[in-house]
Amino acid sequence: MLNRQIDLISLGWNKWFEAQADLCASHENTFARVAAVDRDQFLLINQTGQFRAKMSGHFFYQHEQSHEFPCVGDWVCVTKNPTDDFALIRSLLDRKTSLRRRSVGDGHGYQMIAANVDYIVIVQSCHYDFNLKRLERYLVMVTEGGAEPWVLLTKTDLVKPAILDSQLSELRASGIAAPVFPLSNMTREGVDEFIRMLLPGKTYCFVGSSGVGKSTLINGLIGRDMLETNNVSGTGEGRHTTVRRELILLEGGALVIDNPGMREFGILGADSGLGGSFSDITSLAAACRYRNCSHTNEPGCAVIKALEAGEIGVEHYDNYFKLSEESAFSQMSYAEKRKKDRDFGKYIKLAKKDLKHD
Ligand SMILES: Nc1nc2c(ncn2[C@@H]2O[C@H](COP(=O)(O)OP(=O)(O)O)[C@@H](O)[C@H]2O)c(=O)[nH]1
Ligand SMILES: [Mg+2]
Ligand SMILES: [Zn+2]
Repeated sequence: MLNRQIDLISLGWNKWFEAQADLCASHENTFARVAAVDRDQFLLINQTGQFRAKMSGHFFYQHEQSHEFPCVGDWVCVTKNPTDDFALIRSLLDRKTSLRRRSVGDGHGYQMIAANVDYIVIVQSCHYDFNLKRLERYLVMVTEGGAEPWVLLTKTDLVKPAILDSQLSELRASGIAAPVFPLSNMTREGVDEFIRMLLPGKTYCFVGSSGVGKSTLINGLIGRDMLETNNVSGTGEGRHTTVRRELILLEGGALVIDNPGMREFGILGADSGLGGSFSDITSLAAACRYRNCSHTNEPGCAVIKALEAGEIGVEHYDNYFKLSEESAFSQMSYAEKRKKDRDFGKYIKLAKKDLKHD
């Protein structure tokens, strides 16, 4: 629990959300941020501290697709009655950014991983995990969701300096524009440089394969072992993984979200098939007029401009789309989403039968 004064701004509230304040016009409602989701229960946080909540019946029945329900990082409008066990979520504020994954067993539907994240820290270990193509897949996903990507290379203590150097120059040569932080959680080399970059009130979500040191790093940031780390040393005992995503407010004021392994993201198999480097496209995309530009027909699209100028090849451009479709983080038509989410809808209808709140 937090034992210091917090306000909504220190939890990431900004003008984007302020502009939606009408949603919460009724005086008995307040805003809160989703710190964790546990099936139909939510852990929320606002200036009054942490508290439990459920979706109001009205909200629940109005929505049926998985991504329409609140996820970690979301801002919601709640009715909080001090005598009730659970506050009631009335509405969900429009997301500023989103990190999404392909639905399990379905090539097109998507599910939310986290919302309103400012920076997505893509973590790879330089010891047997470094992979440029997989990194590029993450970069596509991050850029499409509107957050800023950072790259973290962990376990520098396990490789010779020359190996790390070659990985760093490979990164540079590929044109990846994101900041890169090499560090070791063991020797702590590079850790302070990384911590210094974290800004109060900004949200950082850590993604990457299981075992690369995300939880170890975040535990270091928290200053105590709050997250269970995954001991990969092969003795078979104590093999724990991050089971839920939780938004954690650090002493320094930054907000962090840990994540389980990359299987979660539907980007397994990144090494096969398409290949190629898309960092040129993802970095061009940063210059598009619209944040959620699909690079197909929007005015002010930097990717189309580069395509027309012959700076990127047509085949390369097509491959990029294949990749982004495959990673299922591309925009879909509403009808398509409805169709693909039908299975989830069926599941929700079943779940509704046994639900009895308000
Ligand atoms: N040598 C070395 N081991 C590390 C480093 N960071 C984490 N580890 C170890 O790697 C294993 C997996 O770490 P964990 O934080 O659970 O990875 P996560 O799955 O990404 O959260 C643990 O045994 C850690 O002690 C590092 O920088 N160097
Ligand atoms: Mg972990
Ligand atoms: Zn564009």
